[in-house]
Amino acid sequence: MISEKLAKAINDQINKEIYSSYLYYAMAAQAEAQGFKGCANWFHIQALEELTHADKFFKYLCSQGALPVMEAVDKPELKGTEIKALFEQTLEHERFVTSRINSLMKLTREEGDYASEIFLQWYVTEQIEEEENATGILDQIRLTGDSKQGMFMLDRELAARVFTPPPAPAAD
Ligand code: OFO
Repeated sequence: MISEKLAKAINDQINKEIYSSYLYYAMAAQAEAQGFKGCANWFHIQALEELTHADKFFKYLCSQGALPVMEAVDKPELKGTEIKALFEQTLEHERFVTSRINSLMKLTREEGDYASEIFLQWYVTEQIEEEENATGILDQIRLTGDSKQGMFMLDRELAARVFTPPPAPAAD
């Protein structure tokens, strides 16, 4: 049985995951408006993935007999609208999310909640990938310098990203 404190912290994270989705939708809109269809595709898929992260937390709370509560979602603020600025904010945001997942993990250990610790391991691994992806794209942007051709190639590459929902948990 999950503690009230941990259930509340996970509930807050549902809100943050939905905020992440909202943030990436805002970025997708910016990229689309600038004609970077591939970048827009990448952000759009990122937005969809964030919803699956929220959904996974939601289902976990339900499975633990806790009641998920949907709070208001903040309006996303973009720090810049150029493609490079969007990916810089992406990396910064994912580092923030990693710190939140780490705090949740710390809480499960303090409470001796091993079931939740195992559940959270998926997010720990996911955050490694999230940061790695954003870092990799930023490295490519830096390598292109001011080259329009380089950005065109990157945009084409990001157009290939496809949405892959996380694997469903094993049946009871
Ligand atoms: Fe949910 O991982 Fe990104 O924010």
